[in-house]
Amino acid sequence: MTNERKMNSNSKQEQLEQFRVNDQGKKMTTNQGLKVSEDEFSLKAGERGPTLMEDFHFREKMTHFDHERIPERIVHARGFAAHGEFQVYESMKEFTKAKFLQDPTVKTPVFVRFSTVAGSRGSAETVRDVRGFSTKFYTEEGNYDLVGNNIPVFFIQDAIKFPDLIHAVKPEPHNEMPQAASAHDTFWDFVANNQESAHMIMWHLSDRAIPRSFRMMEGFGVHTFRFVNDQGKAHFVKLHWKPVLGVHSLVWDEAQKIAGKDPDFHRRDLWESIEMGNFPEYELGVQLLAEEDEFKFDFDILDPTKIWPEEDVPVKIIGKMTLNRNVDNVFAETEQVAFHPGHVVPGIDFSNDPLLQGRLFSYTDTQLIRLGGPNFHELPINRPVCPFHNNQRDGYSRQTINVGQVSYHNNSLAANTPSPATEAEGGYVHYQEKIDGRKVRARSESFKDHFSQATMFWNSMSQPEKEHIIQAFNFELGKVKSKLVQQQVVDMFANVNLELARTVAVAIGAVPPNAGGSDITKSSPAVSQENTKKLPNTRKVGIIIGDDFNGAEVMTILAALQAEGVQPEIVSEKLGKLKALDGTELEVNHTFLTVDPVLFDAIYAVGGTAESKKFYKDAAYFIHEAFNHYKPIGATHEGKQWLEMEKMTNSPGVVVGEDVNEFVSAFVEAIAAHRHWSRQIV
Ligand code: HDD
Repeated sequence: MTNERKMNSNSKQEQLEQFRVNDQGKKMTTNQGLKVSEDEFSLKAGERGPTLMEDFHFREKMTHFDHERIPERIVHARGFAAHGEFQVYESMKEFTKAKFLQDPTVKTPVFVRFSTVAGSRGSAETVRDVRGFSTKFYTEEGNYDLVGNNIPVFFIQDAIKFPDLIHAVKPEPHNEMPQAASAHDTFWDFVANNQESAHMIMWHLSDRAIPRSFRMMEGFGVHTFRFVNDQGKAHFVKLHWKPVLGVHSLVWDEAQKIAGKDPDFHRRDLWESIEMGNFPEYELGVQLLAEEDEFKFDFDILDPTKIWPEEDVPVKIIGKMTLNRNVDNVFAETEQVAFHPGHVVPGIDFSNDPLLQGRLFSYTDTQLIRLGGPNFHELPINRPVCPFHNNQRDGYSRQTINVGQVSYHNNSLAANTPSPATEAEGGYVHYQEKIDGRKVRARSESFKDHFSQATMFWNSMSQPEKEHIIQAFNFELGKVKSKLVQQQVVDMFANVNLELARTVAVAIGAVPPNAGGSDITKSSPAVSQENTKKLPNTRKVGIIIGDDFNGAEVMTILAALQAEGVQPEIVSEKLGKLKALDGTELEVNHTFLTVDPVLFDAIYAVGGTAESKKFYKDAAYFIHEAFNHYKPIGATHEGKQWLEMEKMTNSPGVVVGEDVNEFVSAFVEAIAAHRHWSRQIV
């Protein structure tokens, strides 16, 4: 097949092209290529008689349909993916010999799948959850998978506890409720009885767990890995994806409403952005640590419940990934892609993080059941773009026709080939870390501080972020039925912050803890979303407008917003064209019925002179919802009166304009700010 080729940025697409089939305009055939003459009626013994066994077309069609489903992923079942490319800014030769990190002129093809963890394949996308962020780099040395999340730490420290964690968070087994939610007894029972989860829970209850967009999330490799250079020298490394658009989130009320209004909100956002040419971009960052500095911290760098604060170990930005092509077929690509943290290339190696070590087993194992056998590497999306040769043979659905007599090593009949490569030839050599220990089932003492970084996270939050965390606790624990579990959780989080635990306890009717508290005062400003990049680009603004608007002015404003990268979408009473007083026409994109304010980043109220009571009522709903979700609201013309009637005109993030230029620049600034937390909610 295709794998004897030299890599370039199009290598993966060229390879996939051979598997793409376009059925449009073709005659229908069976899978054997036989032309089909009739596809609506099964073969019967008489028009009103029974269907005949002989009907091979019916049998083939029905059998294939009956077998269309494969098991969904045990976790991360709900996901969406896109193709793209990665380019390093400068050679990383000093730290790693990984070829795709050497040459700034080389573009490496990538495939990225984003996901939620707990929900089923059809669940809503804006639920409170960790998001998966998996990247497959198709390098000339083989596939490298960075299988990360949008949160830099994890719930547990040892992979042997992963089945317990997932059993606890998934819908409860006796009634299969709730779907795609952690707000239930078994999850919080797990948390209270596995206190290593404390730091992760703080992130999970923060705005990070309800991202605005896959395009506005960070990604983290979580574990400590190793970079190894061509001299054999190693550095510990943590990997980060930093979104060019900054890190932004929804608010919880909005997230829940979107789950009903548009359960596909995140995939639609990704899909549409790529279709429009607004390619999502992420910079790759590394935190590097010399091996001799391994023990210089007050936490263990192998512990996946800890971050390396960016203020202590700066993130060095080394390259950029651009997602520039949607998939052709979700099943063939997004569903069949198989990621594995053990897919590495020379120059990238593991650490002894016990969570990572267990993952190195689990991923191949799960593909065997999910993708039905050991040949999943042959599926088009999983094939490396470089050649692959070994003596592995046969198995269900083997595609490759391996020619020749020999399929073993060592041999003389094939000159002892395929032969292992030396390190100089690119053979993967595991880093020769010296290990000296007894076999024990135990956890290192150095993993036992579960609260200091949880407190550091809390200390790092802005006031609105803290309030969101408290509300999230109140929601999640408010849904828990067991008083025992509720009490254990508030008692546990007293170790993070006593005030936090007491506030939550009061809200959920538990006994406010007196003991606990933390003397940690350290904070890490880098983890607060308040300090992220704020840009207006690709923000969706709902334009509430009716007939008889001021054509020239409104068109100027819309064009000026677009010039700033903002995406206006016209919302009115009915579809079709609106007519301005000067005869200008404007195509309506959505009606009040087909869209909802939660689906926009901002609202611009224009109105029109001929609006009915019903129109005003609908517009008022849009304005109120946007206001209560702290979103920017702009108003000109008749829209200004609506805001005055609602007494919103002097609120933060509400921009009312007379002068077109002044209005646009103030509104764009308000949009870039994302949310206006100091607003008093009505
Ligand atoms: Fe995992 C899928 C990320 C811990 C076992 N995991 C999966 C995916 C992501 C992660 C992004 C979806 C891949 C895709 O899009 O197809 N997992 C993580 C991170 C972890 C983590 C960042 C901790 C740092 N995972 C983890 C542990 C285990 C697993 C400890 C088991 C020992 N994960 C799996 C799995 C999945 C998976 C069962 C389900 C589907 C798959 O692998 O391909 O093997």
